[in-house]
Amino acid sequence: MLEKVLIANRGEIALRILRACKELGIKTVAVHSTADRELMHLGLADETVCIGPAPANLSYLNIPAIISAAELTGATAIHPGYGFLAENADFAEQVEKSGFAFIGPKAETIRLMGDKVSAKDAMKLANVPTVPGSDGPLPEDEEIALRIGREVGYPVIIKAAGGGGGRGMRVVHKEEDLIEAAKQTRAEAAAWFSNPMVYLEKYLTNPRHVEVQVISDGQGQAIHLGDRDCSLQRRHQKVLEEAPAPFIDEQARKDVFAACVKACIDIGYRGAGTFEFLYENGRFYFIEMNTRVQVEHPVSEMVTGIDIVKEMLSIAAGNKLSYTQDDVVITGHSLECRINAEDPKTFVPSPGLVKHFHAPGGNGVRVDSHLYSGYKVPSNYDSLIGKLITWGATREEAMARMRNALDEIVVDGIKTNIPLHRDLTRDEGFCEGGVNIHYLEHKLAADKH
Ligand code: MV4
Repeated sequence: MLEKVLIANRGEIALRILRACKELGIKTVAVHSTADRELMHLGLADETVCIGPAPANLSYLNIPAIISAAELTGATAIHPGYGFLAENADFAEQVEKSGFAFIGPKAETIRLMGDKVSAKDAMKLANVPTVPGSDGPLPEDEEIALRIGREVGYPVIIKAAGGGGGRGMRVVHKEEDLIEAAKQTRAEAAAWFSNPMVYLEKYLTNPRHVEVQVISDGQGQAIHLGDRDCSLQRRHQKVLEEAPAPFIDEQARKDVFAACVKACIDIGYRGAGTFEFLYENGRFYFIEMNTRVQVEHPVSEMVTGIDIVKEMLSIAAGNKLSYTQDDVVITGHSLECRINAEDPKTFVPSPGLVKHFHAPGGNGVRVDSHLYSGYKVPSNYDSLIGKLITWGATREEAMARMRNALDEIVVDGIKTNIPLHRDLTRDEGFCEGGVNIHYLEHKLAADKH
């Protein structure tokens, strides 16, 4: 097993990774900024290193500072968590060149998936179903671009190859608007991602966001841990996730799982990963692959009993997968509410002192949070302060337990989105299940009137 892991992250995920390391008898190094001296996991780590001031570019995104901290403490591996440097191929490369294990895929895999055009190409080759479109970059030649648009059929969406997660995309409803939209998206892409390449896809009007969790050892073995539905989102920020995704066609699901596993083996994928799909009219369409542990990984853990972070650590140590596909049985249902320090109506961040925190409990209730009474939420980072996760034998049981947990939880001193979750878990449409990616924003707009 790994000897000593440096956790290159903060907040709840740093605590999550630390707990997995401790379970496995791995020593831990927690790095932090000057704004994060009071983070809960620092007190539980074997060693701590301050890597810079509050702004993330000077600390959690500071590659030399993190690698220096690993050298100074004799760490043997680095876990990037999510966000920050987790999908930065240059970081992964420098970590490995410096002699540390990067707990994630090879740098070249991160690079392949970071370019959404090459990611889609790789998936098509592996027979993963993709959204119909330009099959590669959208050419600058206007005649050819217009022909592709006509063949695909309107509406279409133009996306930046260097984008992802909703940044740098434009929907085009009619042919007259295509050329101008392509120009604008190219200009944005050049400015934001230093890469003007764009591609075109058929725009799906009412899809759900369904993703598939995989783990692969990079030595020829890969498994899937089922799917998650992440359709409840606002401005490309997920709000509430669940596993499994409700009302999915069983044959389409079987086929997509097999395709994801085969793709992992084909590309020699190493570590935990997520295939993101749009799901519409009983079909899956690949859009992106995430090469990191995701915020919502606990719902997959709850329905499979597999500890995804422990498996990531084991794979990085060079071990083969500890499970075969036959070991993976989806049991029951799990929900996750993301708890944010923000105004529940305006969504404006609400950092500050948590005067009192009371965690909920009971059968099937899990709290992944670094909060404690007296903790001050800094204003420098994203507003996620915890995740409330429930499991139940049925979706209804998981939902009832979530309503209870949301009734019990107390976060005093700052504003949180807990009231929004109390409302959502009683929303008729959501309780029925299978809502699409526009549902939450439509509901929020309707509630305003
Ligand atoms: C799409 C789409 C419809 N059709 N692609 C947004 C985030 C990025 N990962 C991809 N996104 C979308 N791509 C096609 N061809 C609609 C979205 C989209 C979306 C996707 C998942 C979850 C929420 C979303 C909200 C708005 C748009």
